[in-house]
Amino acid sequence: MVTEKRSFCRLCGSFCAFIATVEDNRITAIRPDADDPVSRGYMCLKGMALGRLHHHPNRLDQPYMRVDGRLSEVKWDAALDDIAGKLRSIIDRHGPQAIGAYAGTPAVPCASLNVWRGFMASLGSPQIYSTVSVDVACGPLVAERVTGSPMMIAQPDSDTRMAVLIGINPMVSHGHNYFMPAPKLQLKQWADQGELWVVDPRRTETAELATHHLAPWPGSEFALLGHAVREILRDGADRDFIETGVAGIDALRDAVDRFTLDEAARLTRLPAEALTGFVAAIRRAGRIGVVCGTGISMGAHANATWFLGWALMGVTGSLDRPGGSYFNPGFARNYAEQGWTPMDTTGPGPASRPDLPSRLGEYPCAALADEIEAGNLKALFIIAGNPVLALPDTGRLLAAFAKLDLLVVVEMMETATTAEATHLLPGTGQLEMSDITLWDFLNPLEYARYAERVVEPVAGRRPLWWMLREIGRRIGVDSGVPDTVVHDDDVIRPMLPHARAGFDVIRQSPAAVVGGRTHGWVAPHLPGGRWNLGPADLLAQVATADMDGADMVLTPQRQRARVNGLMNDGLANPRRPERPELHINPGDAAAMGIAEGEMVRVETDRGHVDVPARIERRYRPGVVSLPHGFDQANVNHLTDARDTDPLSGMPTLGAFPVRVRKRPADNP
Ligand SMILES: Nc1nc2c(c(=O)[nH]1)N[C@H]1C(S)=C(S)[C@@H](COP(=O)(O)OP(=O)(O)OC[C@H]3O[C@@H](n4cnc5c(=O)[nH]c(N)nc54)[C@H](O)[C@@H]3O)O[C@H]1N2
Ligand SMILES: Nc1nc2c(c(=O)[nH]1)N[C@H]1C(S)=C(S)[C@@H](COP(=O)(O)OP(=O)(O)OC[C@H]3O[C@@H](n4cnc5c(=O)[nH]c(N)nc54)[C@H](O)[C@@H]3O)O[C@H]1N2
Ligand code: SF4
Ligand SMILES: [Mo]
Repeated sequence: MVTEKRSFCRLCGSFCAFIATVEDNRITAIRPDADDPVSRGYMCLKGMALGRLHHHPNRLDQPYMRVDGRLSEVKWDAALDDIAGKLRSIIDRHGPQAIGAYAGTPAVPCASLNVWRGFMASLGSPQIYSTVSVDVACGPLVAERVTGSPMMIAQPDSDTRMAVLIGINPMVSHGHNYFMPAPKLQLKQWADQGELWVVDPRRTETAELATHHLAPWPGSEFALLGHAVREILRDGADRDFIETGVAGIDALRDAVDRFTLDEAARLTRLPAEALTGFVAAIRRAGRIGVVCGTGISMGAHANATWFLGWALMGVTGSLDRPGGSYFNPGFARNYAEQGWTPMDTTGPGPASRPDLPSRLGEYPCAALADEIEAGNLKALFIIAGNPVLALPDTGRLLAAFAKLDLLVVVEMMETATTAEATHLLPGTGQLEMSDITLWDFLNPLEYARYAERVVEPVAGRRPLWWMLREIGRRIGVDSGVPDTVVHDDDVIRPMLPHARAGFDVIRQSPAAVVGGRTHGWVAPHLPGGRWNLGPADLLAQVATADMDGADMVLTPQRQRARVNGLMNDGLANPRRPERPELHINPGDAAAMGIAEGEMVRVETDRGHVDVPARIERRYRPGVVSLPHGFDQANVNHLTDARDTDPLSGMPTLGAFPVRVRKRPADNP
């Protein structure tokens, strides 16, 4: 029988709507939903490949367990009994705090995967890790300091007069933190009706649509923004907004005073005219929208730069105002009505890393290897994640994983991480899960959309809630999943206590339920009714941020047809698969005598990676890039889990110094 099912893609936060054709529980076609008011008939290559991903030969169908060093297929009961037995003995000897969980990116957009948090809460273990601490740890930190809530995200308004995109490439990524379905439509609108500035060491696909592109030295953007804040405070600031709506302005003024034109030019390595041109554009526009991406959040000065973006919107009176920036209160979260109690979610960090905090109730991923090495962590659940490729200092992490008594990986596919598992549990994939958009507040519209599962799970694949309930029952811990749960809907329904429409209304609606765009709702909820632009710890970082004078740095980038460690085999663009390559500027390559395709060695003090060179005019001189997520050439062999930010706990994964040379002869 042939049927059509509406659904939405959860490979990134844009949640593009599509219609799947299903024949006998097989997906035969996927086409974008032209009527959807949010994604407007747009889907990228990766979303279009969801059907092929679903039927991929590497999909896991049965549980596996390590027996005599080898992963062998077993029955569910055997795997669960063995896991439970080991958990019990770990709890008896070391307590529940020796059990941890790491959740990967898909555990965020897939609502029913969120049950792992309830399980960990019942267990009473603080060993909670997620990709937030290797992705955008600075974002919630800065939001919390400025607004009292870690969940506030400033987006350039859809009709902002000047959009400033720093280290973000929505034409490829569709956004970061703030997502952008159908990115070209929005980018062109900004460029056509105002100005679109892109700040990136790479002349990106987004930069090609921009009215202006700046390529400062990677990691120095705090100085570009600091200089602009300084100059706008002298001439061009929105005095009324500052007087009535902002706190801490004197402290901000003092902290940015160091960013004179000369100093900013020295730090950014930009000509003075580029800096004065940027300030002049801000004065012309009056109101602006600034957004940063992973190009900033992975870098050593992430907090300072992210914060100065907010500060620049603050001094221009652009925060939460039309023509400036927009804050989506969320259809599901409904922050405009719910508000928040001002919070500081920084807490004590893990024992083995006294230099690190916990944030948002989680330990930083940078501490994972330390916690295992110190014997504090004996068992780890990995939920829809690939830490072997995603976390810093792979060599050390692999050695630490080998010391665990139990490494339970809940996955869809075989990955570099499943190869390390003691137990491998086959999860349902997104087309086998019903879902709802809990994260619309990261999108440019306030809306809700439900998707019923497109196909029934086959073979031994099971939902995560079922696995956790089975394990909880066996070890006598309340998994947080009641026996009454028989369908994904039963776990999703209670996740919407504040939504602007009830679960059943959203579920029964054939299309997205759209709630519009609200401005001016944030200020009434701010502590004292004011945006705090003078948080002491962030300003201390602004006042002391400096550059180390490196002459070659490595920066991160996403690629069109892969998502992190997924789709490395060219699934989404078989004709031009993206391979691991070191992207290098032609001048740098020539100076080192490196030819296109030649093997080069990239080195840091942590390790090295050998990879073919790809000559790329898009990069500015001195900047190379090796995208993350490749098993064969894993950039995280170069990164250091000890090189962390003390406030956010984030390791430096971007704009770090590297040495590049031709690969030494195999037998020197
Ligand atoms: N050096 C460096 N390191 C980085 C980055 C970088 O730019 N540079 N980027 C960082 C960022 S931003 C991120 S988000 C992380 C990514 O870190 P991770 O999220 O750990 O990595 P992914 O490769 O996205 O792994 C997700 C896994 O979930 C599986 N999966 C997908 N859907 C489902 C599902 O429905 N159920 C189950 N059970 N499994 C599913 C996929 O098969 C995939 O293997 O990496 C970070 N690490
Ligand atoms: N196709 C695709 N889409 C994805 C993903 C994917 O893997 N593939 N991953 C998803 C995830 S998990 C995330 S977190 C988002 C990330 O979304 P984005 O942050 O938009 O990620 P990128 O597309 O890599 O864009 C980052 C840009 O920052 C630039 N950059 C790097 N270092 C610096 C620097 O030091 N300074 C400045 N100014 N710029 C710098 C890079 O050149 C790049 O153009 O994308 C999501 N969407
Ligand atoms: S932009 Fe691509 S990956 Fe992101 S939701 Fe849309 S189709 Fe999926
Ligand atoms: Mo990410």
